[in-house]
Amino acid sequence: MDTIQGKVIRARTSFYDVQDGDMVLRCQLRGRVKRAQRSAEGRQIYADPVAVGDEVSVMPRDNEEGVIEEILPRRTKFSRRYPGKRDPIEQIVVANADQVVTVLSTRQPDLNLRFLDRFLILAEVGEMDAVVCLNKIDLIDAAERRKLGSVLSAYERLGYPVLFTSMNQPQTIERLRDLLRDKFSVIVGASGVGKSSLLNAVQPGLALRVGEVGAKTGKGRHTTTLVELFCLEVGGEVADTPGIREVGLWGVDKENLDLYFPEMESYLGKCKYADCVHLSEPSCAVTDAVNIGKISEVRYASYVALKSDENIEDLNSIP
Ligand SMILES: Nc1nc2c(ncn2[C@@H]2O[C@H](COP(=O)(O)OP(=O)(O)OP(=O)(O)O)[C@@H](O)[C@H]2O)c(=O)[nH]1
Ligand SMILES: [Mg+2]
Ligand SMILES: [Zn+2]
Repeated sequence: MDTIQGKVIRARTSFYDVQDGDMVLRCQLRGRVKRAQRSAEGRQIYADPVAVGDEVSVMPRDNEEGVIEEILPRRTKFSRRYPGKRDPIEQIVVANADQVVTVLSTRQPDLNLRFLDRFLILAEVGEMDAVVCLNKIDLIDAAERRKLGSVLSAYERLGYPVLFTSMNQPQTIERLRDLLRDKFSVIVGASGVGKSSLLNAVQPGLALRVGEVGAKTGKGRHTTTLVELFCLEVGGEVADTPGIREVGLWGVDKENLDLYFPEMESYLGKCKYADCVHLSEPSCAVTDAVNIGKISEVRYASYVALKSDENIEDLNSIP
C-alpha cells in the first residue's frame, strides 16, 4: 500500500485517529518518528509528539489501522506548559489552527480575565488570531452587562473581536458561526464555561457531551476529556478542547513580557530607566499610562501577575 496524507482529528496517548476524506484510520506512531521527537539525551520534550490538527503521512495497514510515518511541518501551534511535571514539557494542544477562540463565562464559573490574558499571549506566541467570547450572558442583568462590556472594550481596542454569547440566544450564536466559517479554530477556556455547548448551538448535529457546573463549587466537571476536531457545515473546522485548570505559558520571552502587551508598545523606551520592568520604578511611562487610563488596569494587573509567575517556560531555557 502507498502512504496517504491525512489530518489528526483525535489523539489518545499513542493512538491517533487520522482522517483522509471519508476514511478514518486508527494509527500508531512509527518508533523512528517517536524517537526523533525526543531531545538528544532521549528526554521527553512533548506531552505527546502528535497533536490534533497535525498533517501526517500514514502507511495504512488495512481499512482501519495505519502507522504514522511522518509529521509534516506545522504552520502554527497552540502550546502550553504541561501541568504537573517538574521538568518543563510542552503540550501542543492543537497544531495548524488559524484562530483561538477563548471562551469565558459571566458566572458559573465566574469571569477569569487572567486566563484570557494568558490565552491571548499563547495565541500570539503561536502566531494565531484570537477571538474573545463571553458566554452565559443570559445570567447577568443589563447593568452588569454594561460593566463587563466596558472591561472587554479594552480587548476590542487591541483588535480582538469580542463576542457576547448565550447558547439560548440564537442571534449571538450566529455571530460566532460567522467567525468560525472557513477557518480552523480551537476553542479554549476553563471547564464549564460552555465550550461544547456553544459548538452544539453552532452545529446541533455535533451532539457534544456537556456537563453541569457544580452548584457549590461553581466549577465545571471536565466533561470534555479529549481534544477533538470537527468539520463545520458552514465551512472550516473547529477543535473542542477539555477545560484547562492552568494556563502555563510556554515559549514566552519572560524578560520582555511587555512585548506581548500591544497597548504598552508606544510607551516602551520612554521610561526613566532603560531597564525598567514597569513594576515600581519611578517615572515609568507604562505605569503613568495606567494611572491616566490609557492602559487598562485589568490588563496591567495581568502583566504584574505574570511578571512574578514562576511557571512561565522561557523561550531561551527550552531545551
Ligand atoms: N445559562 C447558560 N448556561 C450555559 C450556557 N452555555 C453553557 N451552559 C451550561 O454550562 C454547563 C457547562 O457546559 P459545557 O458545554 O459542558 O462546558 P465546557 O466548557 O465544554 O466544559 P468542559 O468540557 O468541562 O471543559 C452546562 O450545564 C451548560 O448547559 C449559556 O449560554 N447560558
Ligand atoms: Mg466541553
Ligand atoms: Zn517602565
